Amino acid sequence: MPMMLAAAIMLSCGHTKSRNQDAEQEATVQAAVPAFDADSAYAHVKTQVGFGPRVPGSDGHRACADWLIGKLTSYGAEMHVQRVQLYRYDGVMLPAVNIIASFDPSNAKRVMLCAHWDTRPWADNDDDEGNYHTPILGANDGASGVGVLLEIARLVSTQHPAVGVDLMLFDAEDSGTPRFDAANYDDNSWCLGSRYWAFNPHKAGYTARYGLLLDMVGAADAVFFREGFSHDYAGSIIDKVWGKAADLGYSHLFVNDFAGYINDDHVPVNEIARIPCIDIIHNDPTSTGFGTFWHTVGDDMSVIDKQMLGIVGEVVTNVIYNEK
Ligand code: AHN
Ligand code: ZN
Repeated sequence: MPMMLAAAIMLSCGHTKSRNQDAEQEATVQAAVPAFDADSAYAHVKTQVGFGPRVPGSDGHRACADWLIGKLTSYGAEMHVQRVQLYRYDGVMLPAVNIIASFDPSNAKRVMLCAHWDTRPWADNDDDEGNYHTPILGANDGASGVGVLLEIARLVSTQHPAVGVDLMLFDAEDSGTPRFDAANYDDNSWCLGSRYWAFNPHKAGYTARYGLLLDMVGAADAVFFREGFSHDYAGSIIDKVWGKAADLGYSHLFVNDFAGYINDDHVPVNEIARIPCIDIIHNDPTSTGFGTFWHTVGDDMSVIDKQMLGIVGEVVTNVIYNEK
């Protein structure tokens, strides 16, 4: 009897050990990736749009900043809020707020996730000239990228990836020279918040492995091509993200073709902060570019497709949780 008992214990020990080995092996092959909740991302887009246009200096802008800071604080992030006066192409002062949320801040391995949270003061691409001076709601152009990133922030706060994550919500991206004032066009009138951050990082000597910028990621007809600056400065990061998208079955949306150069928040990140950063941006060079609703009063909740938010969120989440 005692011999049998000993054998049974040895057997059970052996069994347990082999199960642990299996688990270890699995972990090296496939990281545990939490499920991205598209309902949650959609709700975050809707909340932002509910504040009205988030033009720097407006009531909607103030209310949305407070909400974003509160939300990210509630997720336990280390917050860095940059409040700064930036100047529009026509001299108007913009009280800008860059909102930076750091998760696992002492981790030396870092990834930046970026989006702009402000909206455009003008619907200067509208069919109706009477709407040119109407501020846009920016459901897609602004809120969509932020909505996806807020859901990722929630995931990161509950299940830690191997890398630290910095959410960078840049302000004053979209106050660039309007079409109706083309004589005063200035390339540097866009991306004022990210440009400020690139010259004045939230921590001295800050760096990251790479950055992903999400811009206009919520429309049903979104497609993502290889953007020029991203290709030149961070081609291997496009390969990584587009490769993961293909693994997940989205190669029809993450198209492996080149699509021209877009002056967006990733440009100062690459050229001034010198961190490789790609732009995941809806831009279909074969048809409607940034979408028919782009910089029109039509950029409202009707444009937003929950499923597209879910796809982009799933791809980015998979990239982050597969970092070692
Ligand atoms: C230009 O069209 C110059 N830049 C596109 C960047 C942008 C505007 N993203 C959103 N709105
Ligand atoms: Zn815009």
